[in-house]
Parts: sequence; structure tokens; C-alpha cells
Amino acid sequence: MPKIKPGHKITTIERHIMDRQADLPDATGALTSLLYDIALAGKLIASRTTRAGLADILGGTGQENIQGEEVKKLDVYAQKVIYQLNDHTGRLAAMGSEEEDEIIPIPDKYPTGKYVLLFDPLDGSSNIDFNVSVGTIFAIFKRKTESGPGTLEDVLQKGADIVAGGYMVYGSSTMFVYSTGDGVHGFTLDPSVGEFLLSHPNIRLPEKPKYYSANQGYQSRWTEGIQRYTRWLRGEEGADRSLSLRYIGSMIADIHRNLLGGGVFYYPSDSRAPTGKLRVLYEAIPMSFIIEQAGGYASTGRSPIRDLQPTELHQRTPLFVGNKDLVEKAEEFIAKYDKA
Ligand code: P6P
Repeated sequence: MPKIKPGHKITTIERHIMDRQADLPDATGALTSLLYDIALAGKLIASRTTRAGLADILGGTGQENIQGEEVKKLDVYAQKVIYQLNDHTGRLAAMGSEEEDEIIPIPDKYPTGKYVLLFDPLDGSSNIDFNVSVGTIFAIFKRKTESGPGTLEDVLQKGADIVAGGYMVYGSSTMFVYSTGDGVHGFTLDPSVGEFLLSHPNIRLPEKPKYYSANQGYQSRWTEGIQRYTRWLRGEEGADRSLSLRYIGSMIADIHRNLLGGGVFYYPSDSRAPTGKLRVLYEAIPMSFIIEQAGGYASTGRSPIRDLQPTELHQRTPLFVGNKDLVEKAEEFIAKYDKA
């Protein structure tokens, strides 16, 4: 339970979002309600992840998603919860999910709204059976088309145009971390009352980073630039300090740790995955938004993630995200040693 210091204001996520709603352009309350519903989804999903081992929810469904990854029962539950909280509210024109091949339309019987919601219902779900932290990632954009059913054009948007984004991480505690463009704010779930309470106001990346996070098992498949960059992070290649390697294999957990402790997470393209593994719309863009709102930077290795215009719903990208100087160093090594 987050320690409430004497004199420390108790702020629920609803209060926090409402207070910011006043600053949001043409705030009609729709975005506030949308964020609140995402937080509610987080509470429902968290209640299952903490019991995953008991509620016979472990293990797979025997199905595969478009990514060719085995769908865990918790994936299915998380997908359903987020969909059912948002399909009828009249706030969305469409949704896009890692678990669904195509964009998800709003049923005809419900009104459409001015936002679109992109989400990865349970990122890192392959780790569920090992009790490793997993999470939900979301990105919210304003629809581009005027009215009627949302289209692929409404969903394929650049990070620079994101309206709100963030993640819920289901770990030793459940946290909701979000931004609407005015900084990054973290809330910890107090399960005894079912409230997310403000525990990490205005998160900023520490100036002095501690960690680097990458799957070094793929080192032999990386380009020369990435191999040299990794050696630099370890204190070689003329570096004046070395960072500690921390890699969980669950992106939200890795990036959340680096957000609080400082560092860089990277999942580069390699000889087996020439476009990288992570998805642009519901992984790279929202996680990059959070890190940049906390003072960091996110790149494909050659250009800012926020400028990347996706052309497909499940498009992938190489991703370097964290302290600005560390990510810029990656761009330097790639520019110097890897042909474009
Ligand atoms: P690898 C989880 O499946 C995920 O999409 C991210 O959460 C994580 O960072 C990455 O894949 C791990 O991939 O190839 O290192 O196992």
C-alpha cells in the first residue's frame, strides 16, 4: 500500500484526470472518461493476473494471434475487458489491438466518438507462467475522418499526434502510468479500496542512467553498429562509464524500471527480424511518448519514433528508448558503422 506521508495529498486517478481536463483542448470530459475506463480495465485485469496461478487461467488457449504468438487465456480476458468497457460509450470511432488482425469497429447500434484507442491488452504475456510482470499499453488519438465508422486512416497515426498514452504494469504492485502531454504521472493501486492513488507525480528520467536493457542472446545477429553500441554501454569502445544490464523480456517492466532508474531499452532489427519485433502503434509510440514526456528520447535508430508514419496496423519497428544521450549515442554508432 503506497505510504501516505503526513500532509501528502491523497489524489485518486479520477481527481487527477479531472484536474487536468480543464487544461485539455476542447475538454468535453470524453477523454477523462476514456482514461478512467482504461484504469478500470487495469483493475479488472490486475485482479486476474494476481490469481493467474490459481484460477486455472495459466497456460495457453491453443490459439495463435496475427503475430504468430500463442494466445494465453489472460490475453483473451484482457482483450475482452478493454473492448467491453469501450464499445458502447460513444467516445471512440474505432479500436486497434495486438490481438485482432483488423481494426475493431464500434457496433452499429452504438454511437461513434472523436477518439481512437490502440492497445496491447497484455504485453509480455509469454511471461505469465513464470510470474514475471506483464502489462497493458494504450495510445489515444483524435479521429481524422469527420464522422461515421472509424477507418484505417483514423488509426494509422504518428506518435507526434498522440493525445494520451501510457501503460498499466501488473507486478509486485499494480501501477497506472499515463501522460496527456503535460508530464508523466504514476498511480499505485491500493487493492484494499480498489483505487489508483497518485504515488509518482511528474516522473522525470534521472540524469544519471543506471541500466541498459537488450536481449544479448541475439548479439551475433546484430549489425556492427549495434554490437559496438552495446560494448560502449558496457564501458568499452572508449566509454567513460558502464551501465548495468537488466533485461526481463517484458517491455513494460523493462521500460518502467528504466523510467524510474534511468537507462536505455533497445530492441533493434536483426538478421532474422529486419523490421524489428515491436509494434509501432500500440507498443513503440505509447512507450516512446511516456519516455519523451519524462525528458527522454525514442528512435528507430535512425530517426525519431514520433515522426514515424505507420502504413499498417501491426507494423513493426526497431526501438531505442530512454535517456536522450544514450539513445543519441545509438544513432551515432548506427550512422557510423551501418549502411542505411
Ligand atoms: P525477446 C514480449 O513478447 C515482447 O513483445 C516485449 O514485451 C519484450 O520486450 C520482447 O517481446 C521480448 O522479446 O525476443 O527478447 O524474447
